[in-house]
Amino acid sequence: MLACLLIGILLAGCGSFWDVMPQGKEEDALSDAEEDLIVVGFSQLGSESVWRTANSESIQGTLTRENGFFLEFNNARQKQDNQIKAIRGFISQRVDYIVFSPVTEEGWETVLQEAKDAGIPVILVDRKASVDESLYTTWVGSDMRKEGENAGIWLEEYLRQTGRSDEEINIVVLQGTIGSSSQIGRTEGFDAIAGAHPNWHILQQEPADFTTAKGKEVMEQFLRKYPNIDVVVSQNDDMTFGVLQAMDEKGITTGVNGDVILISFDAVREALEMVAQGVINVDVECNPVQGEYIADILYRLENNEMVEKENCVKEQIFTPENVGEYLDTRTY
Ligand code: GYE
Repeated sequence: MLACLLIGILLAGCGSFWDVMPQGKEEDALSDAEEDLIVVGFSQLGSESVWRTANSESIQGTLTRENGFFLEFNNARQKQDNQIKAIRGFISQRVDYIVFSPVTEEGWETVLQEAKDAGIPVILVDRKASVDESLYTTWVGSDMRKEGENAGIWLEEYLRQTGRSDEEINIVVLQGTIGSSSQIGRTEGFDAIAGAHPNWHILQQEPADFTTAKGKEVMEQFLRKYPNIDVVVSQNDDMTFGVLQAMDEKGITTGVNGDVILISFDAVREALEMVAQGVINVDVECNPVQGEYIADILYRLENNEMVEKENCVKEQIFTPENVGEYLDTRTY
């Protein structure tokens, strides 16, 4: 394996594996202990959100030398081209496994075929790639459609409890990166429930890139355009923070005793605190702690054990009623 790695590095014109090796220690680097490491190239799609940071930390904190891995981590800064470049780099370095979180679903056939031709297994994490199943070994992540449905089901129930089931309900939606699995799944899931309610009106769905800055900007546009919003659905917590800033500036309140019902996704600590305060009505969890799932899959593959094609992480929904007991243990 190391011989291949070295050839790969030469072909790649000395890749970044070399950059992390201490000067003059090449011989040491090839010591027996190193030979056993599982070499993983990981292309993270970016660092747009608190969720993403937690996801990167989970993977970096698990695929460690102590656990038997040599991890090469690349941040693609939201650009598919950067991810493709990183994956090609991993292929020429002949890593043992490629792990990556595809920024959007389309456009991966060519590079994944190249990985397959090179005999390198590919593990998708978090988001999916819309390719033939033979082009990747397995996927670990969240059921995003289910998350969207859960948001809709929660709203049905909340309107029932507050005696508003028959009212006309005006909804605006801030979407994540268009074409990403999380945007597609959460949109489809929520729309499926909304479609069953002729009195729910989705006034507009607008992309806000999963970031706070864009979330604020899009919410400001919504507030200028629509005087009577009943519900805001924000497809991640970072955008929700932006929504709250925009609302605050206009003196509009949200949540349990507020003017507008606010639904969020991810359930990072800062947002859960807002759920506890009743400012966010519900936060549909998306679990970023995926490092251990990936390590487990890699160990199994090393042992030639079977792995499922799809591996969903566990998650739930948080409301002011149940959030208290989770706050203390939330690490991100
Ligand atoms: O919800 C959002 C992030 O794909 C599940 O991406 C992920 C989403 C997550 O930036 O915060």
